[in-house]
Amino acid sequence: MNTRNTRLDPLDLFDVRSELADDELLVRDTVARFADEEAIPLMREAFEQHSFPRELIPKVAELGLLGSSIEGYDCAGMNSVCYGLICQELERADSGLRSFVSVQSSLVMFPIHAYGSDEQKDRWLPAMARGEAIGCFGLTEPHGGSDPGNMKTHAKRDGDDWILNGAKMWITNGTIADAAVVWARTDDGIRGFIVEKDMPGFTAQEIEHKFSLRASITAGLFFDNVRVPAANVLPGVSGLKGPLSCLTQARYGITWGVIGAAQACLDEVLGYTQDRVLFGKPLAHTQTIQIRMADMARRITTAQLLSLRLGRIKDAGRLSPSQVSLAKWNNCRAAIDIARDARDILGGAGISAEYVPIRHMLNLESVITYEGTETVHQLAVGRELTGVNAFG
Ligand code: TGC
Ligand code: FAD
Repeated sequence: MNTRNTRLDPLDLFDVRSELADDELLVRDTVARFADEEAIPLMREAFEQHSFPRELIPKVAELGLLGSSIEGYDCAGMNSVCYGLICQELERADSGLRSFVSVQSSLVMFPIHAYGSDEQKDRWLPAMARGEAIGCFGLTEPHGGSDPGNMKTHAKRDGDDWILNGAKMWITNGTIADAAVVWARTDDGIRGFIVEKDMPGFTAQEIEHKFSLRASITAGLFFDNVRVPAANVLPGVSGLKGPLSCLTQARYGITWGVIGAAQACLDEVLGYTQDRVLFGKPLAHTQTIQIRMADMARRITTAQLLSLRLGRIKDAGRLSPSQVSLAKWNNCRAAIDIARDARDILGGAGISAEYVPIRHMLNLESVITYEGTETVHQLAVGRELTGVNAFG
């Protein structure tokens, strides 16, 4: 909503809103209202307290935001643009809330839906859509997350069961998850296992003292001879493409999410610089401050157009992972630069949690790192351009 009496909406200069279908607009506006009225008032304190506000889970579930792209199983069956708009509005509140929804939807419900057995889908998807069961996704290991092909966690057959050993690191939702989708090396290649929270030998330990994503739970997962029944193996996929295909879904959502964080930062400085009078005039009346805010709007506009185009390509079934890499790189870089510059424009006040930029800035340090670091995405685009794999 443009409340500044300017001709264009400063947070949507190219009127991306007008490109949205009626159902997409309804989703955007509904989630925006939820963010403004219910999430934003909680997230600052949650960040300060280093805790995830679990009371929001039933509310996001009731709005149909968990597994929103899945048809059936009590899920909303919305398109990819709707999923993106959900991420954008939730991350306008805090990256931790968007992370919760990304993991549940793209990294847990997506693989169960795409690769799970009928029994697995019936058991987990409706419960997860209702927020009654929580999931986490274990891919990263302590010795190096960028190269998951080098994972050490392994599973060996023992009769009808599998015996799982190893460790995963930096796992969102880890200590509150009822089910962990864990990727492990086997004699048949990398496979996905649904590890349930009460299985003997499985422990999750929260990672404390984070300065980023403080309103999100992050954990280490440890597997000590965990006996996993064959019924808990995802039958539909083997190889690294299993987890990487999940990451494509989540990374797509992140391209939208970070736009919300950047919009929140621009919104804050647009207001602040009108009221802050220095050297006899409001900051907003100076050329350098206007140039800096114009640059934020330029970057937000570019990110919005990229994500909308990406969403349309995805809904048309033509999405390539390297396109997602380019957008994840571009949009995360734009958002973190905007958050840092907004923090600076606020001067000393910028280090206070009373203003949103420092919280978003700190969160975006995680967002630019997880789901593939900036370097990983640059090299993925480089590989697309040259046909040469420069990761090694
Ligand atoms: P590479 O040879 O490229 O690929 C192996 C197989 O996978 C296929 N593939 C993909 N499939 C679907 N989507 C993608 N994005 C895919 N990328 C590759 C590929 O075609 C191949 O298939 P096949 O049939 O030929 O076997 O594998 P590589 O070992 O060279 O790795 C490439 C690289 C570096 C890009 C990959 O390892 C990578 O993406 N690394 C980064 C890891 C990462 O992003 N981890 C994220 C962990 S989860 C997380 O951070 C959650 S945070 C959640 C939150 O809180 O929001
Ligand atoms: P490393 O892989 O050790 O990378 C270190 C540095 O090396 C980076 O700067 C990287 O860009 C650089 N680098 C890597 N390869 C190259 C190369 N070829 N050339 C040049 N530079 C290179 N993981 C999950 O599986 N599930 C989750 O739910 C999850 N949630 C997370 C939540 C948070 C808050 C955070 C911070 C992380 C989470 N992660 C999760 C892990 C995340 O995906 C990893 O941190 C990320 O993939 C990077 O791995 P790493 O931390 O081991 O860094």
